[in-house]
Amino acid sequence: MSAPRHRPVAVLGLGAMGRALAGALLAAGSPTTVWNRSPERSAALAGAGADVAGSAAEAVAAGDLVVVCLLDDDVTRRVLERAAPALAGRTVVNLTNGTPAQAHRLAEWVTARGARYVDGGIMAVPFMIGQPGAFVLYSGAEDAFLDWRDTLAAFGDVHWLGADPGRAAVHDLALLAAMYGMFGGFLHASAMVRAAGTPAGRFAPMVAGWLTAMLGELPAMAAAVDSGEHDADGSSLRMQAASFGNLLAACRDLGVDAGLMRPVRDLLDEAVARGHGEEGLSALVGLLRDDAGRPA
Ligand code: FVH
Repeated sequence: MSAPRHRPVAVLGLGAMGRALAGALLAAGSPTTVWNRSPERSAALAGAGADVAGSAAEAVAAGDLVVVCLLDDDVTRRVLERAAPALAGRTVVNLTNGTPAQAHRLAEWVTARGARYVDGGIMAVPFMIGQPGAFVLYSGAEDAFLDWRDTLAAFGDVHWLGADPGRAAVHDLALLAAMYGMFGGFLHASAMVRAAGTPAGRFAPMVAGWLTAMLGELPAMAAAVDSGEHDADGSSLRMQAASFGNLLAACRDLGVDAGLMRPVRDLLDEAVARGHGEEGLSALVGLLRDDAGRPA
C-alpha cells in the first residue's frame, strides 16, 4: 500500500535542476524545505512556500524524504557528510549525475547511517520537470522507493530498475550516450551544410525527418544486438565503409573537423577487416570494448 502524500521533503541543491525539482514538489503540495550553498538561490522558492534551511543538516532534519541534486558525487558526499547526524530514519533519493560505482559507495555510506538509499537519473532538462515527457530512473532500496513513489511522481514518470543502486546510473549514462550521439551528429552535420552555405535552421527539419525515419529501425537493431544475427537488410558494412570515406573527404574539402566521425570510420573499417563486411550496422556493437579488450 502506498503511503499518504504530503509528508515533509527536503531538497539539497538549488541549481537549475534542484530549483525545478523543489518547484514541482511545492506545486504537488509537499511541504518542502530547501538548502543551497548560495542562499540567494532559494528566494523564489521561499516565495512559493518553501522553508529555507540555514544548513544541509537543518534541511535533512526537516525532511522524511531528502532529495539531493548537486553538481557531482564529490559535492554530494561532502554535503551529506555535514548532515550525517540527521540522516537516520530518512530516505535519501540522490538525483545527482554519477557512475554506478559512486551509487554503490553512497548507498553503502547512507545505509550505514541508518537511512534508506535510492539512486536516480533524471531524463529531462529543468523546464521539462513535472511536464509530459519527463521521466526519472530509480534503483536501490525498493521499500523506500515504493513508500515515496507518489511524491517522486511530481518530477515526471517513474521507472523502477531494481534493487542494485547502480542500475539507474548506468541506464542514465547510456541514455546520455545516445543523446550525445544524436546531438553530436546534428552539430557535425550542421557544420558541413553551413560550410556549404545552408543555415542550420533550414537544415534542421530535414535532419528531423531523416532521424525520425531511422528511429523506426531501433527495435530491429536492438533485436539484432541481442540475438547476434546482424542481417544487412540491403545496407552492408562493406558498402557503408566504402561510402564513409566520402563523408570524411567532403569534410576535408569543406574545412570541417571530422573528429566526431573518424571513430565511426575506424569501427566500420575494423568490422570489414574482421570479416563482417556482409553484416549490418548492428554488428559494430561487437567491436565496442574498453582498452582491456572487454566486449560491450
Ligand atoms: N540541468 C540539466 O539539464 C541536467 C538534467 C539531468 C540531470 N542533471 C544533473 O543534475 C545535477 C544538478 O544539475 P544542475 O543543472 O542543477 O547544475 P547547476 O545549476 O550547476 O547546480 C549545481 C548545484 O550544486 C551546488 N554545488 C556546486 N559545488 C558545490 C559545493 N562545493 N558545495 C556545495 N554545493 C555545491 C550548486 O550550489 P551553488 O553553486 O548554487 O552554491 C548548485 O546547487 C547534476 O549532477 C547534473 O548532471 C542536470
